[in-house]
Amino acid sequence: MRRLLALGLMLAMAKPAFAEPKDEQFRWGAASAAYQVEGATTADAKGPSIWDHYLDDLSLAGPGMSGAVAINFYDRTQYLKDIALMKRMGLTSYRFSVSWARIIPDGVGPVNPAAVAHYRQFIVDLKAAGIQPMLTLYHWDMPLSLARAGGWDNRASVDWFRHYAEVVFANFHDQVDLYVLVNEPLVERAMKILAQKRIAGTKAEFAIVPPASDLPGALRTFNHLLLASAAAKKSFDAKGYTGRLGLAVPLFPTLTAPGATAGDREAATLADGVMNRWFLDAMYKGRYPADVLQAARALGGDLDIRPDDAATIGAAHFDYLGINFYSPLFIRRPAGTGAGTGYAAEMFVPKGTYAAYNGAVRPDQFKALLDRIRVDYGNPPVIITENGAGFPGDDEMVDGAVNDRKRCRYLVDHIGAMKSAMKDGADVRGYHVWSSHDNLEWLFGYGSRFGMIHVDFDTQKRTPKLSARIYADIIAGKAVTDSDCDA
Ligand code: GCO
Repeated sequence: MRRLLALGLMLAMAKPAFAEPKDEQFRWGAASAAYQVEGATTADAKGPSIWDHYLDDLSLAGPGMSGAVAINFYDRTQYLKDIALMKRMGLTSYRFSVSWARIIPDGVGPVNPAAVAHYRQFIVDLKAAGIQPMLTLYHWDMPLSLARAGGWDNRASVDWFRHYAEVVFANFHDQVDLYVLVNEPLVERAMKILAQKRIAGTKAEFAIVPPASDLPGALRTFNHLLLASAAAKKSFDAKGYTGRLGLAVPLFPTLTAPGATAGDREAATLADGVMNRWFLDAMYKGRYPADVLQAARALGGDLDIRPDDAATIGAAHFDYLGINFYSPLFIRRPAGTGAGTGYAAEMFVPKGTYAAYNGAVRPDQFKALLDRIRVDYGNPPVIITENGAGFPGDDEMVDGAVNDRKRCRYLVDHIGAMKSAMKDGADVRGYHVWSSHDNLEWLFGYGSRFGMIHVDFDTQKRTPKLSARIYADIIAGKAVTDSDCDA
């Protein structure tokens, strides 16, 4: 009898990925991140994060551009109104992040009960509106004390994060069953490099593709972030909690422009390896791509990748793949680096390309990406954890209304591409627009808007845009086409 019991326990522990049946309710949602929406950067004994330091202490986004207020989302009176707006849109899911520096102010020490209480109340309020939580543990706002101890460059970060994740699971496992462990290691690194250049006073472009000078350092941090996620998942499973865990990975199909050279094509292949295959191969094949390892090792530096690291990550068996998709990236070799001279890659937007803030608008590449995940990575359950766009001039308020036609068309076309991929068998379980509201765009301040709900950053007044109405129609199952965006 005892052996049977043990067997039963073992089977229960070997959690099936995504236990829910495939026909579970598709999640129609929106996404945000604590630092970009909350404000209240010192409320309830919150500790400082690296982003408070970047914007409040160092003004790296420009004078007055800080997260001190953002869109006031930490204020319950405010967020209850926002939840009501999201309910009216018909959202069934809301992806938000909790602030590590609120929950554990110094990163590894005592837990802050006021922060836990705040987020527990938020989740109660969200669910009362019929909206399910999708909780992101880490969306870049590392406690400043840990950032100063080396941050993700330091392999100790794996333990710091595991401890933090255990605190989050212990305090929210009864309310939340869908978690995003970490958000976008690749883009976080790009932001950190840009911040460092601004601190040094050097002009620099925002480079999502790591330059050769930063490739070893970038891969070192990506490995630590993936190991940290695997350690958190292992702890969650060991505790026997019920829920699904994944990461939000920014996936960028890499393209070359007409007239590309062999060197450009080589750069695009390696850039795909660094940005996409590095994460996907580790999570779904338990190994890092050999071409990227070879290129990085040729550059020197200490990758701090131990023989079992990739296998450890693959053995985590994350329950779903979170995909943040905005656009493909056109890649070329930087000037002065000839083919065959090792890794060198830069992104660019070819002249005449129709582009949003985050790059070329190519819904066909969204479909191709979802097909690739289905075919090359075993068709794992996927949740679109972010998809959205902002365009200069698309968010003008005219007579009290915002007709963001370009965003509207972007969403209609990308949701159409997703549905086409699903028809071909992609196992997509949910879709989250970035973002519900206009918010603080990191080092770019409040200038580039991504929301379906307009925010007047001076008065905090909210105004649902055309895209909010069209998204509500799509969720309600209405047939929607681009022409519905020609309000
Ligand atoms: C991310 C991003 C978001 C951005 C969004 C628009 O996590 O994907 O950094 O926080 O605000 O992608 O650029």
